[in-house]
Amino acid sequence: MSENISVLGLGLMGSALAESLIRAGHHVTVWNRTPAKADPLVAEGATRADTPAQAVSASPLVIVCLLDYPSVLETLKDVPLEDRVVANLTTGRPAEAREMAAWVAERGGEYLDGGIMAVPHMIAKPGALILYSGSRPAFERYEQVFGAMAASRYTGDDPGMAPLLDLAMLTGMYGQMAGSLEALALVRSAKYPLMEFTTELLVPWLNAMAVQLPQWAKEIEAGDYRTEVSNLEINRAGMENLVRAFEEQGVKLDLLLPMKTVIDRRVARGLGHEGLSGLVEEL
Ligand code: FVH
Repeated sequence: MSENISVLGLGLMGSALAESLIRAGHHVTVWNRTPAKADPLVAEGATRADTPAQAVSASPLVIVCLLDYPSVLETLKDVPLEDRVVANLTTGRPAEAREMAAWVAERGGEYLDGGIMAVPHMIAKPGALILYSGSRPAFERYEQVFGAMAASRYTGDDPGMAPLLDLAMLTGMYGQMAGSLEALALVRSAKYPLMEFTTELLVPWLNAMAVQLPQWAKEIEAGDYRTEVSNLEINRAGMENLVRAFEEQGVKLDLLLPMKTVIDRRVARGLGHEGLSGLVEEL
């Protein structure tokens, strides 16, 4: 079914979202602070709004994708939101999302927050995911529309949940990147071919290691960190070994040393028999 949808914010991501909605056959109204960014979308069939208020009045569903939450507040500050669903896909913090939900509700609107797990060129393609939280009725009303942009997943009525999960996913990604950069620096110091190392060794290894994460989830939820596989004492010795090897190769281990500190702390508490998942109690 074709819906009226307004998109506020036509940066790289907002433009990709608007384009996917136009291509799915919806009536899309677009607004951007710098008007020229709307031109390609208008050429594809979108309607241009001259002001945020004009854009919001054009559609019951308003998708917002701006730089940050202050820019969203600035954009919507004098705009009536009665009977509007505001789906704010701007990246932010859980506390900002909760404040924004209350702010929108005070103005008569329903609120959904969204965490985009994709880069612009992935929008409307397999692999793109958007996490939503906030008003369940609003999500259910527009679930099909959201499906044109990316796979969608509702994560609960706390508006802060989607941004929290978004940040959690990014945290996992940065951790993996930090370890991988250290690995690449070490391998480069020995002049081993980096392409061969990544494709044939590191990537399969990381994939094999990632399958243990659900087991960690089970242990953390149970608060039971006993292990027969690889306890903290073994990992402490492994980390010592890493530190020495990196020193000998002349490479800094700065991105990984905080993990060693936490392992040492837990072992010093007499918990060296536990598994790595127990480190969560130190955080
Ligand atoms: N691009 C990406 O890979 C990531 C993927 C994950 C999600 N993020 C988040 O999406 C939000 C928008 O990101 P973007 O890529 O579209 O960013 P830009 O291309 O830099 O566009 C920024 C838009 O925000 C407008 N804007 C900035 N400040 C204001 C303001 N004070 N009032 C009104 N609009 C404002 C800007 O307008 P203009 O500069 O064109 O006039 C753009 O429309 C973001 O939260 C990412 O973290 C993307």
